[in-house]
Amino acid sequence: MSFLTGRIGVVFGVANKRSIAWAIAQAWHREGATLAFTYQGERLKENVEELAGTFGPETLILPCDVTKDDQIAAVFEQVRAKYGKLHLLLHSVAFAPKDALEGTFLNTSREAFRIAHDVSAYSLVAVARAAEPLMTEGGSIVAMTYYGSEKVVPHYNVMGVAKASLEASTRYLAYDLGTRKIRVNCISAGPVNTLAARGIAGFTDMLKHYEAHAPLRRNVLPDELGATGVFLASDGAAAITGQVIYVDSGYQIMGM
Ligand code: NAD
Ligand code: 0WE
Repeated sequence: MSFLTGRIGVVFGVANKRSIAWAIAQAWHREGATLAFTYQGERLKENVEELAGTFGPETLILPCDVTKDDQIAAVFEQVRAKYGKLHLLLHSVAFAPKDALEGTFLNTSREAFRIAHDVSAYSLVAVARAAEPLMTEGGSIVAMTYYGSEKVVPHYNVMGVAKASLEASTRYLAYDLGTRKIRVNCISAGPVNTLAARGIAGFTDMLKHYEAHAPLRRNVLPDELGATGVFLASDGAAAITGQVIYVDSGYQIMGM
């Protein structure tokens, strides 16, 4: 029943107990994986230590701002020193300056566009490249995306464009890393009430909209994202790479 026994993973994107990264990390841990965690900055250090600290002494907890190449290098150097290898990587990181998610896409500044793409898309390329030398037994890289990459979701704006880049990057990485038996996939999640979603004007209405219109007539639960994370990490998904898997109560199939 343990799908990930003996696997080593690194998790980017836990901010608090509501984080999608935490839901997937718990599911990976439950299936027997040994995990390292990174946190964005000192502000989040305590949160992540409190959550991941419960996983025992084999758990590494390291700082990493994904826009900093030296911090990424330090994470993978410490992962190498402690475990010697790596099988799993979760990328659950996104950011755009708040004003870019409030006005029109037309008014996106050069700087907001750059930041959104650096944090939310380029970072996947950077961490995948750093992970590759450690994934000597093959591996599974999972990134979080959202439907605003393919259809216009009002106010998602530059984040939608950055998610389109993340999804395309997933396909090119899947091609480059396929010969090393490293798979790269995205989970496209329906809306979940996390720190990144809170404060978004109209988020509660968006949850209601999914309840009214998604085939399953309900919202996605964090545990369900965890279960899909386990599947993509496991040998059950051994021939799946470069894909976007929708975990959205079926919302993505609808035309109206
Ligand atoms: P969250 O706020 O819990 O997680 C976002 C994480 O990104 C945080 O841990 C934050 O520290 C990290 N981050 C931001 N800038 C960073 C940087 N420069 N360096 C390192 N880390 C940085 O929110 P979440 O909803 O769990 O978001 C996780 C992922 O899920 C994101 O990619 C998001 O786009 C995606 N997603 C969220 C939803 C949703 O409705 N919540 C839906 C689909 C996809
Ligand atoms: O990817 C996301 C949100 C990511 C995000 C959130 C914030 C809020 C705080 C990126 N950058 C920031 N910057 C901040 O300053 N989601 C999928 C959740 C989300 O965000 C939306 C959504 C949905 C869904 C924004 C507008 C419309 C829909």
